Amino acid sequence: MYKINIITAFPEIFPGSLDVSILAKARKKKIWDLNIVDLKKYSSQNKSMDDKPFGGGPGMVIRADVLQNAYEKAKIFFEDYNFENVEKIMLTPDGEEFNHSIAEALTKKKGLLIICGRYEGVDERFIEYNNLRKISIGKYVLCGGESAASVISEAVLRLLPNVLGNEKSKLEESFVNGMLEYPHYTKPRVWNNLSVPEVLLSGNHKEIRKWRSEKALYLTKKVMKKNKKNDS
Ligand code: 6GU
Repeated sequence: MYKINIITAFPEIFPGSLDVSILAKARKKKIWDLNIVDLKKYSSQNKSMDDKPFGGGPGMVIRADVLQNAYEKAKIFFEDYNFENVEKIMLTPDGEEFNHSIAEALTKKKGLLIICGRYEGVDERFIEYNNLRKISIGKYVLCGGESAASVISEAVLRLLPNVLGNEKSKLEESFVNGMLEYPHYTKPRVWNNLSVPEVLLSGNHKEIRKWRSEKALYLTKKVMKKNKKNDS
């Protein structure tokens, strides 16, 4: 069973998208399981969760000792696993950028221990002490890592064996082979004066494959161009 454990100051955000549709079914089938550790429980009156940054500056920093107490508790969820085989992830905008190939690599692990950052950040010593892998989900800043934890978990879980109804769909979808997917159509054949491309109704599978790969290439180039423009 693939295990995901998430340390967060906002446990009410979960399971959210992770417990609907195919992921809910897969969890019932014991393909994977989720645990949430509430970071707030590891602070106390004389030791609040966060404090002012040394050296000054805006915002608050989550304390390493509070995080470590939560982390030690979170380890127990993996006690019947070799902890070496669990990826330990710190979610932060200054991490390496998450993508499809990282998602695929994470399916080879036994599970994920994910720590969600909040406020201005977390004490760097916590990350260093536990040798955490810093991951970001893109070039923008969120209020915290919780949405990123959902994104990463969802991307990884759907790639696990027997999660998707059709295992083949994993091989054809976007980002596999560095390409985006071709466009899809279904009934009705004409909708608001827009027809389904004729070739898809032809029954000529060779022509359909050709049309789809040409469309995929065209769309991939078009989006790459837009992304390049947005980055500059
Ligand atoms: Cl992982 N966290 C936050 N706070 N912002 C982000 C992010 C993570 N990835 C992109 N932006």
